[in-house]
Amino acid sequence: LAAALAVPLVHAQTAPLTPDIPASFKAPTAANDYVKREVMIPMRDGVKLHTVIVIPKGAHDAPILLTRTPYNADGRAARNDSPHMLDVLPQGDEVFVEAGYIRVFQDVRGKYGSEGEYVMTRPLRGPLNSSEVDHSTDAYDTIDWLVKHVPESNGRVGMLGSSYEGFTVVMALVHPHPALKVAAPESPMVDGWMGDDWFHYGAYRNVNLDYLTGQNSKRGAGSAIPRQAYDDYTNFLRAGSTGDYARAAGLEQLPFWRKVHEHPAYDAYWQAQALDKVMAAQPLKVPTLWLQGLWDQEDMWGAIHSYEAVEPKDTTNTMNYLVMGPWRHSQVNYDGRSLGPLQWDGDTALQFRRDVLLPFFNQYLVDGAPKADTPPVLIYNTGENHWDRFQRWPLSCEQGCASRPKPLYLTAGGGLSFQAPAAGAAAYDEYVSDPAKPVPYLPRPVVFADHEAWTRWLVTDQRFVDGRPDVLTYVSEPLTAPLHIGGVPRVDLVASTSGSDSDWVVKLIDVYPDTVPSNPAMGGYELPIALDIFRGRYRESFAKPQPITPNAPLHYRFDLPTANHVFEPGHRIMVQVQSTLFPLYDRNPQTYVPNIFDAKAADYRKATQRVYHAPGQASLISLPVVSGQ
Ligand code: PG9
Repeated sequence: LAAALAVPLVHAQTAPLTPDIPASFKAPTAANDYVKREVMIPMRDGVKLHTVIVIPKGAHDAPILLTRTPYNADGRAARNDSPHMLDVLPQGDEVFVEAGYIRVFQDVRGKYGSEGEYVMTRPLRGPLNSSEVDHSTDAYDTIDWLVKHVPESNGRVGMLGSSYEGFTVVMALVHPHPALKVAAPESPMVDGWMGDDWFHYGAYRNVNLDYLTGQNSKRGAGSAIPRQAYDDYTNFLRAGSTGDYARAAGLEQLPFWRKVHEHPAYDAYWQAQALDKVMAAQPLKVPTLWLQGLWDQEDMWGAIHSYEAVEPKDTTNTMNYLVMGPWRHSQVNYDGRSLGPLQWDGDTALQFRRDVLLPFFNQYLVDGAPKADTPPVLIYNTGENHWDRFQRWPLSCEQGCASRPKPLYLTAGGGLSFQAPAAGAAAYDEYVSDPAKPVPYLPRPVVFADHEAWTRWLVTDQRFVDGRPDVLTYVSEPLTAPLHIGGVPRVDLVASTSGSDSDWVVKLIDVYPDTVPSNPAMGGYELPIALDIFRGRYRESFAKPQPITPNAPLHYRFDLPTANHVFEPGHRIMVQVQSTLFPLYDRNPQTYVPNIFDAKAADYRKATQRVYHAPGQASLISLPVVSGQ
């Protein structure tokens, strides 16, 4: 034993108390099939933006795919720890990795590794931005640097990204750098008041409050607002107004919340930021594929309205393209086989990325690539379950389309008819909307943090509210032939409220037959095809709200989201009308107050709502019928 103890320890150099966490640790990279560079790219004002560049090993003359993000460039380029570029980059990028692209993610100014100040969806230089920089100049300066400092590249850049990352793509299209050759804004945030993240037609989307603390309380990732109760229906109802809820959560410290609070109407602050209007004012210089989901629960407005705004100026038909898939928000970058209970014909998202997006980008970015067979409009037909390729969109509209919309009237007795109402039947239906018992948008408990529930809420079976005394339901006879709609269903509601303000929620629904043998769970399913909320005070002007005259039947006209849907034989069309969609949307107190964020408990009052269906006072949905009627 003594002899054995005398043998010196082989590794005696590392003393037992040597700290076990070294100052730095670098995983070996020799076996990687890619090279990752992290650089700080200088902008024209001297601020440097943190940028992650992932290059296939041995690449030369490779195109660059750029995304500018507020969601952590490091994390976006680190899906898995792996020596393989395919594993490291996001699922949506796989087709580009396989094609040998260089991938670049950049933190926008003020977030994560980038210098500078973060301004939520920083406005373009102009009335709201007197500085010398915006996302348009930051994209320009970044592209300029990349084509000069990445020797493996061929000097051509494409940009894509979804949602906020789609917003930064749109910004890059304003005075674009000449090396930006192609772009795909995916579900871009374009007009935060009309129908993207913050409001829909003036009704505020409470789900954003957690996003604000998550994004704006720190340069890195912040947290959601702590909850008193599991059910967010309870949490928001107890709080009072959304202003009260936000105050209790400390949001007054966040300048962006203060800006929202100070601008509840569509005033110059929102109007100047509406990027569809900005894009309409200039011809597109970069071929652009606008893209979104048909059930996009976050940015339903941006892509389709930008496409429509730009289309008149695309005189050569070579610049402006539209894609709408059967997807939730950002699903284009994930698996597209299903949405909730709806099963599609294969992985529609992969089909699009592989067969449409990649060839489109290759055409403009890869030397010698063939011209892609990109249809001007590619839209999924959600009733017949297949992609449709069209020359233009919409198919049915008031002017300039092959088909004209047809009025579908709400009728006495809860019916729907293409015949205008005749005299004699009841003039209206009524319900009491009670802000103390708002209609939920999902079956309770409602948990904002339940991401899966959030992503499928727009396809939720509406039987869970059909039959509530504060929801009016109108339904057609079963169809005997397919009815195809292609375009925007427009609501034309003649309605009164006993209050002095009111919200109107209208849903266009496809009711499945009582039994669906191939998929029993779909028997009788009430599938929303298009729905939205409209804040009544904006009936005459989005910029200048006005009290509603109590008990006067008034016209409320607003567009529902775009649809390309066939109502199949045996199905029925349904329309539901209600006045709350809670807690997703803040409650209208139903008493006019200058700013609903500041409504007091006493302002929230029950109101008797009437929906008219009399001659001269007919409520209807103008259906963009293509065929079948
Ligand atoms: N819909 C998210 C968002 C975009 C822009 C502003 C705020 C939120 C997103 O998914 O990025």
